[in-house]
Amino acid sequence: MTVREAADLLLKARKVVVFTGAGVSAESGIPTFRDALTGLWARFDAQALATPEAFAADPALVYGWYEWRRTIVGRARPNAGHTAIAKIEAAIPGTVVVTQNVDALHEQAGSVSPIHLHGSLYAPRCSSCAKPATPPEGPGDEPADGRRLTPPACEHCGAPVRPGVVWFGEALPVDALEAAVAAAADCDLLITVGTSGVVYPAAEIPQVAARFGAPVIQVNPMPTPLDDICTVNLRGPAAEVLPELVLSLPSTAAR
Ligand code: BJW
Ligand code: ZN
Repeated sequence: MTVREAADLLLKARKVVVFTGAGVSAESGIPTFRDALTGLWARFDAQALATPEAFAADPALVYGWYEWRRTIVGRARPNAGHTAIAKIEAAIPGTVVVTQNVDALHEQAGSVSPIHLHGSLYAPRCSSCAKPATPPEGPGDEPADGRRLTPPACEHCGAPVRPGVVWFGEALPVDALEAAVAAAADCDLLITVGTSGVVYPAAEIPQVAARFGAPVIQVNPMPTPLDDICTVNLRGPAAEVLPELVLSLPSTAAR
């Protein structure tokens, strides 16, 4: 299947959902979630660290992992894939970006108000009273191999501060999930980019679009469980495939 077929779908679309996962940030130098872990965490499975149980058992290990990731993300810049998505948004005003990523690279590329299904690295909160905590100053300055880091204490109740992300077994933010499902049910094209499609309920989003009759374009170098519901599977890196796809779009003024 070709970029040409995908471009034909994009040219006809008026309500587009772009659904992204870690792969869209891979070419910005941010490891995907299911990449092998390095440094201090080489012995751990990321899925085991992204749980409330892991944080309760060893807050310094998990907090240190997130600060290390915040440092990497803080040094990263949006790539041509993020930029192409912002161009789709500019050219087709009915576009909604839904991301599972906890970085802010869509915003930095110019996307307006992407929906963050799994939270953000920049919104820490108390692990007990849930009040927002003051984000650490600066972009992060963790060593390349990372380190254990005792989380700060909540200024209200003294409990450890935790990252403002959604861990396994936790509910997704209701407003974000509802807005994403509504956009998927109402769109006339969904583009899924750089996600393994194995984590629920996020992985339902492209499936909702397909069930409501919208074509689905997938951009991923590897096959995923979403392949079967996709109208077009473009096997390649987002930073190469998406810029080729947006070449087909007329200028914003022409639409
Ligand atoms: C490229 C590329 C390039 C590489 N270009 N592409 C139904 C069935 C089975 C299980 C469940 C179910 N419903 C719920 C569950 C349980 C669980 C779950 O899904 N488990 C499965 C893993 C089995 N889900 C949950 O627990 C969720 N909560 C929940 O259901 O709550 C219920 C509840 C209700 C009410 C009250 C209480 C509870 C929560 C899920 C939260 C997931 N959180 C994480 C961590 C976020 C914080 C952090 O970043 O640390 O989110 S896990 C992790 O996975 C992260 C990601 O957002 C998410 C998805 O990963 P993603 O983005 O797809 O990355 P990868 O690494 O998997 O894939 C990268 C892809 O990119 C690959 O395909 C590459 O090929 C590709 N790629 N280079 C394009 N250049
Ligand atoms: Zn507190």
